[in-house]
Amino acid sequence: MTANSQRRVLLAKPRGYCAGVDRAVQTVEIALEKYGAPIYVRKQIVHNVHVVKTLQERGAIFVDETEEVPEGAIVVFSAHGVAPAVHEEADGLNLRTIDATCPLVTKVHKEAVRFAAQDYDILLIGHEGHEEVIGTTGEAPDHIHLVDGPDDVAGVQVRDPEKVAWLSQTTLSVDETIATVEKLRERFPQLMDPPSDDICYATQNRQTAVKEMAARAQLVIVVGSTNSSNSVRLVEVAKDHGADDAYLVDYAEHIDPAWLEGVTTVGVTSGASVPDELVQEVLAWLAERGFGEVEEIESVPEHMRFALPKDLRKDLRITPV
Ligand code: 10G
Ligand code: SF4
Repeated sequence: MTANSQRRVLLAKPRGYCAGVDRAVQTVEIALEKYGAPIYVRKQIVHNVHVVKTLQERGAIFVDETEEVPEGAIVVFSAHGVAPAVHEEADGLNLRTIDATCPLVTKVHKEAVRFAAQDYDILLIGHEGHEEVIGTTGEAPDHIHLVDGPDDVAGVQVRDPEKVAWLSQTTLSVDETIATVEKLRERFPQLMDPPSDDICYATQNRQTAVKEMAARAQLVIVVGSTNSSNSVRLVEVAKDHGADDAYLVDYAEHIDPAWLEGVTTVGVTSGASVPDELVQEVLAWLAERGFGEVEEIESVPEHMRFALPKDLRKDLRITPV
């Protein structure tokens, strides 16, 4: 048997685009087709450099703040969600808004509003400065306290320890969040749970898949961008579940051939904001180096789809003849 014949790739499934990202990217594409360039997008539509670059080439203009959008123009809000104040600001500037917030993020916003209306202190588990956390916090800034992992629990201050609820960002590590909630419950035994999981199906499924794969691979390559929370979590999960090494790359050309030294099994996956063409380029790069055998490991079947934002659907109605 030759050395090459032992080399193989384990390809995780599910990987890549989730339903919320697919919907958000399509939203910008359809808006460009329907209304013409430029279409303004507040923040990166999803946290992926290739997606942003591709849409920019087609006429999307990405801005950091709503006030950068010219009066009367069309602006798309990113999949990560925005605070109500951002909608108000856009209305004040007379902008036409298309809200591409993922419905599963909107669900968390609604939970925050409901707990705040009942005057709970809300412990939002999430990463400081992440756009989703900023958007969710904006729903009830006086009630929400950020808890950025288990080490933050000791410092949490609430008004009434018997009236506390927790919520989370949708793209966290499942295991770390369980650890954070356990610590929170030790401090606040009456802690209320969210009505359903806030960490979304796509985040959970991609972590389940990478766990299964990492147990059988020496090296795991995760395709994704450095500001993509869910992609970065996949690297951590791979390292915690058996891979000797795990790396995040935006493109195949960023793989260091030295990572392959002594490796026979490479695991490959991608974050929820990553188009599969980038994964196929990684597979081609690996095949050129003797890793042509690919086994796809399907851990969890996934069939979720979301309808396009209603602001867009209303203009897409086919007029009866
Ligand atoms: O993983 P994060 O939240 O950083 O975002 P992403 O754009 O890389 O992936 C899709 C997830 C969202 C849009 C957040 S709900
Ligand atoms: Fe929606 Fe989950 Fe995708 Fe975020 S990661 S856009 S919550 S499906």
